[in-house]
Amino acid sequence: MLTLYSYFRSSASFRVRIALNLKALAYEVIPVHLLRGGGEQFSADFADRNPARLIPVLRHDALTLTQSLAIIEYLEEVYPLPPLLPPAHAARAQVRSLALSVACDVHPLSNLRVMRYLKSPLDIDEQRRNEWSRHWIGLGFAAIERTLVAAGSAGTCCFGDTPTLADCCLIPQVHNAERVQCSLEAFPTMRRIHAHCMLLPAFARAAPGAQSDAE
Ligand SMILES: N[C@@H](CCC(=O)N[C@@H](CS)C(=O)NCC(=O)O)C(=O)O
Repeated sequence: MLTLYSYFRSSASFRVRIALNLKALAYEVIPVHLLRGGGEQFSADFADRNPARLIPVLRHDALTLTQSLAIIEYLEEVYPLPPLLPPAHAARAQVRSLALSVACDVHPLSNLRVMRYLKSPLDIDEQRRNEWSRHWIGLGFAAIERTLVAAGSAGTCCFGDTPTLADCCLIPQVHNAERVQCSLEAFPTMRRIHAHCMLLPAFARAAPGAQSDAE
C-alpha cells in the first residue's frame, strides 16, 4: 500500500504525484496543511515521519521515504514501467541534471520556510519576497531553457516525447513561477513543454487544483 503525505500547493509533492500517476499506481493521500495552526509539519506526529518537517513523505507498507527525487527513483526501481528515465547512460544523466537543476538550484530558495524567514525575523515585505522568488526562479529557468535548446533533445517533453523525471520536476516549478507572477516570456521551450504536459491526465490529476485538500 502506497501512502503519500502531501499538500496541494507543495511542488515537491506535485512531483511525486505525477510520478505515481504516470506509473498508474494506486495511492492514498494524507494531506498535511503547511500553514494551518502554524503548519502541521511541525506536529510531534509528523516529526516521526520526517524529522526535516518537509513533505512529501511516501509510505510503502512499513517503509517510510523522504525527498521527492529519492522517492521517484525508488518508484522507478520498484515499478520500472513505464520508465521515467531513458535507457542510455548519457541521457539518464541529462534527465537527472535537469531534474536536479529544479530541485536543488531553484526550488529551495523559495521554499515556504525560507519565505517565512524572510518575513520574520528579516522583516522583508511581501512585494520584495516575491521579487526574491522571481529572481531565483528566473535565473534557474534561464539556464534550464538554454540547456533544453542546446541539448536539442526536447520534444513535446523535456527529453523526447515521453515524460521523464525532468518533467516531473519542471512542471510543478512552472506552477510555482506563475504563483509569484514570474514572467515566462523568455522561456518558450519550457512554456511549450508545460502546456503539453498539463494536457496529460497524469499531470492534470496531480495538479494543485485537482487535489482533495485544494482551497
Ligand atoms: N528537497 C525536498 C524538498 C521538500 C520541501 O521543501 N517541501 C516543502 C513543500 S514543497 C515543505 O514541506 N515545506 C514546509 C516548510 O517549508 O515549512 C524534496 O524534494 O522532497
